[in-house]
Amino acid sequence: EGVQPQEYTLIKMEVVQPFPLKLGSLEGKRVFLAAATLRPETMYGQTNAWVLPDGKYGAYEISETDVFILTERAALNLAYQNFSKIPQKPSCLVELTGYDLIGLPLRSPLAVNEIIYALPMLTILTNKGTGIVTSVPSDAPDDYMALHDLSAKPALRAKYGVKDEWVPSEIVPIINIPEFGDKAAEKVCLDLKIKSQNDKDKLAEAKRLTYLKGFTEGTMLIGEFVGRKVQEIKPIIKTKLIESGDAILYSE
Ligand code: A2H
Repeated sequence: EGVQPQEYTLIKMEVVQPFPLKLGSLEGKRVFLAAATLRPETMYGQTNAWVLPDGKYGAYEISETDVFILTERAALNLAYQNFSKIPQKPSCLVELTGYDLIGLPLRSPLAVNEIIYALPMLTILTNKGTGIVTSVPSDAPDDYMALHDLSAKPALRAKYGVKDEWVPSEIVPIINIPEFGDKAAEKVCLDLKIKSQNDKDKLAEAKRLTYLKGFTEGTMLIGEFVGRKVQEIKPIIKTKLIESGDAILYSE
């Protein structure tokens, strides 16, 4: 963890009923995978969520009505930030692993795709954010490559019990970057000849390239702010997501 606190937007990805057996005791509550993002303006392009198969998660009571699925570490931080039903103390209703979450159908704010699924990503860090990541393969190189791996490798899908119909077949273009086009992550991953989600060094370079250019030169291709600069509308979209109750701010 860095010296400066990092502020994330936590996106509330709602688990669609009926719940699987493992979440049965949560029936009647609103249950969300809470994904930490630095790019709330990209939420139109969500195609799936990412979880770490061997990661430890829990279903935590955040308020009278809402339950968030995330790591214990994030639940503790949230409790100190006044997001826990029991003040200052995480309240875990069910202990879970990433395996329990793979295949959950989700409804996520702003996403063009009405239902998206939780899928395995092997490079998720459990000491950052919530351990849940929302996937925007148009603009995030990590997401693009993790999706590429799942699509290209039947054995990987089989290993984690991923059904073909859970894997999105289309990337949703959401931002144009003059130098990189409408699917910047795909273009940069191809240009740098990145082979898989484990190609750490090249992915760091891809992230650096797309992140900076996306922010300074990107324009929106979709949604309420189509044609507007990413830089201008990012804080507006963030505020709207929070005011509508679809997201909260989280620092660590
Ligand atoms: B970002 P930073 Cl479109 N492990 O959201 C691995 N990655 C994680 C994570 C974890 N525990 N928690 C969050 N992240 C990802 C969108 C996005 C992101 C786009 C483009 C770039 C990008 C959609 N995925 O991040 O180390 C989340 O992915 C580029 C770095 O705190 C989060 O924002 O800088 C970002 O990493 C936070 O990483």
